[in-house]
Amino acid sequence: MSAVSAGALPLDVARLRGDFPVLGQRINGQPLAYLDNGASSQRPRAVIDAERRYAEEMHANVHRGVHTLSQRATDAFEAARERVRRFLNARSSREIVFTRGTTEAINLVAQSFVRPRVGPGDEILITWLEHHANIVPWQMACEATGAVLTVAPIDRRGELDLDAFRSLLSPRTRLVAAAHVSNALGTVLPVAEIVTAAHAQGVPVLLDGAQAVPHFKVDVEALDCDFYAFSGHKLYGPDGIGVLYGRESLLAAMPPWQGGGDMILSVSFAGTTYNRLPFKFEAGTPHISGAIGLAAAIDYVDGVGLDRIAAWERELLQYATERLERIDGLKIIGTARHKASLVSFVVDGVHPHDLGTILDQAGIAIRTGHHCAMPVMEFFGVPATARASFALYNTRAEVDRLAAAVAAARAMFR
Ligand code: C6P
Repeated sequence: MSAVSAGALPLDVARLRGDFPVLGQRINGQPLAYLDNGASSQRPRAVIDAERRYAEEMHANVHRGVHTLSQRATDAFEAARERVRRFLNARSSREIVFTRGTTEAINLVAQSFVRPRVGPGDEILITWLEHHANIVPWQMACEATGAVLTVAPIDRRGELDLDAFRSLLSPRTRLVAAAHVSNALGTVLPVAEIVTAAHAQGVPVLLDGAQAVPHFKVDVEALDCDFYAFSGHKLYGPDGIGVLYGRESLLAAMPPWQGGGDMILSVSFAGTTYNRLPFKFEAGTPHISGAIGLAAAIDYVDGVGLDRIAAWERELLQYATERLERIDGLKIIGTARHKASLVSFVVDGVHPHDLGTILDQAGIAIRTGHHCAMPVMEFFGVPATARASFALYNTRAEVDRLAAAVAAARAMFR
């Protein structure tokens, strides 16, 4: 056996790119440089094949049929749940609820955990860095109950003010909800400190891991968080599938939030009894092929190695930051000391949307806009930014193309 552990070996990015059929395309006559992974990352063939195999060999409804296909589908679906459990290091697969994505996972907690427990004057504490998916469900819950949304501030680097966060935790705080990684700036939040401070006051914590799980190892037991949400489509998996991890004791005490098939044990007009965990929270036919594809994506990511992915993306982020900083008139928005794999920026005289369109002409896909994080834009006094977000298959050459195209756009608008 080699003395060098697999974790220490660099990624063979050129080879890995071959796993992603979509990357071989030309867009507007140029090789595609896909730098919009924060919105959705691309799927490797292993994921596409897993979904296809499901359709060709086992498509049927789950938990319902005694026939062979239904049993195959059920086994594969439940195996996917177990795969997610191992990925997150949750204690039990009862703690893994399949949802449509991060948004639905957070809404589930807002409806089923928060709404029954809060009243006028109670508080939900979030941070200024949140995606709308981790703001609006709490605003809706507050509107319905008279609770108050409090927001921990950030500084000019885009880092959470941890002291202010701690001081905002009050005897009325009923839940803390925070991003693990900001989608608009890339800031990695100090989630261990957040959880410790909240738990010291008996307050449960939800972490929005949409932008975290594709980039580094997440262990919910080590984090000691109470809820953790993520989406398949940012993790090289299918869209329309996501996960809510919930601490079993909390999930067990929560009422279901949607009613229908599969979430019940018995139904009569005299009353209904609900199914055990996690099925109580999965009303109706789930996204079976999505769950199976998600498990394949997790297998893929774990096969490559999240430590190696993190190391490569760190290098790419540093390189991109250096290259972009050199461009006259370009300002990076979000300069936290601990950032994950993305860089947000504005360029003097060039609206981000124009920049996005010009880059698309050069075959480069980035995201422009407010990134569903309008409070972050407001804080930095910009209506929008351009955002390049990296995945394991991106290269330094793609960063060079990005920098060259941005510099050319700047020159064009001068
Ligand atoms: N951010 C982005 O381009 P859904 O849509 O449910 O899969 O994920 C919502 C969501 C929640 N939290 C964070 C931190 C996110 O980044 C996202 C999705 C995409 O940044 C689309 S707006």
